[in-house]
Amino acid sequence: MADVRSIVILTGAGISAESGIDTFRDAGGLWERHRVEDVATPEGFARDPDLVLGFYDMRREALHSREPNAAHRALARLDAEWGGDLLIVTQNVDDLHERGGARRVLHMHGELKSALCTSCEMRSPWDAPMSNRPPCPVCQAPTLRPDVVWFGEMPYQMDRIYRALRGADLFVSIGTSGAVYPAAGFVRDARELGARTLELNLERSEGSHWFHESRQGKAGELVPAWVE
Ligand code: BV8
Repeated sequence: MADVRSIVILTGAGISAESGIDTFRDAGGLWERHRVEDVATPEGFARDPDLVLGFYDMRREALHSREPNAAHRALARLDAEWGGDLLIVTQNVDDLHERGGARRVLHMHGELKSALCTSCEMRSPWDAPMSNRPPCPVCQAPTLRPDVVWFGEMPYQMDRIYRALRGADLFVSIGTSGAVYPAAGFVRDARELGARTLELNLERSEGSHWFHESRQGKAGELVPAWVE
């Protein structure tokens, strides 16, 4: 990466698959067992808050027995050792990038370990169930929801992401199906802005044809090899 000064990395559920966290669209994935409309939209939450709070309680609880894998650790080494600009934009709501040691991480779809209060709209670090309607740490109202971005909601920090894409020499996409926007469009933005683009994914994705190079394989093998 001699001539590279600024890297943007986009990660998706595939980077956490080898840590035992379900992806969404693979066989047996989350969307096979739950209708997106029921558990990942504001309408679904309004219709049946207990179902949605229980869905995210189950995923938050599962995090306690999952560990970062070699891919997370390789990105953390890159973050620590490489002196250029780096931003890891993750679509994931797990905390495995941080627990693997990465620092320059941006959760564009929010985080399981954060709570959003629908009364005071404040966000708080959170690592407990919500199905029992606990009081908001700020306003004490029993109106917490998962601090995740549902379909139809605006992803977080889009300005910061596009600023990073404008300056990137290299855009690397790891473990994402390229099915969800605006994340799925970043490769085109980066390419049009002059970045080289690389995809590391178990199989070809919906956006593979937009990448200069696309490598298929497990993130736990491809990412350390690429970082080294
Ligand atoms: C927005 C919540 C605008 C948290 C998620 C029509 C109607 C309505 C909306 C739309 C529409 N058309 C487009 C849209 C926009 C919509 C969208 O893109 N829909 C799609 C389905 C067409 N997007 C939105 O609504 C977004 N917001 O557009 O707002 C706006 C404008 C103004 C004002 C207000 C709003 C919000 C999108 C965020 C939705 N929330 N999750 C949670 O529960 O986690 S999305 C969900 O899917 C995940 O968060 C994840 O981020 C996302 C993408 O999934 P992936 O990470 O790619 O995972 P997936 O399972 O799909 O793929 C895994 C990949 O890994 C596979 O390719 C597999 O091969 C690979 N893999 C597996 N194992 C490994 C591996 N790779 C390597 N190694 C392995 N071991």
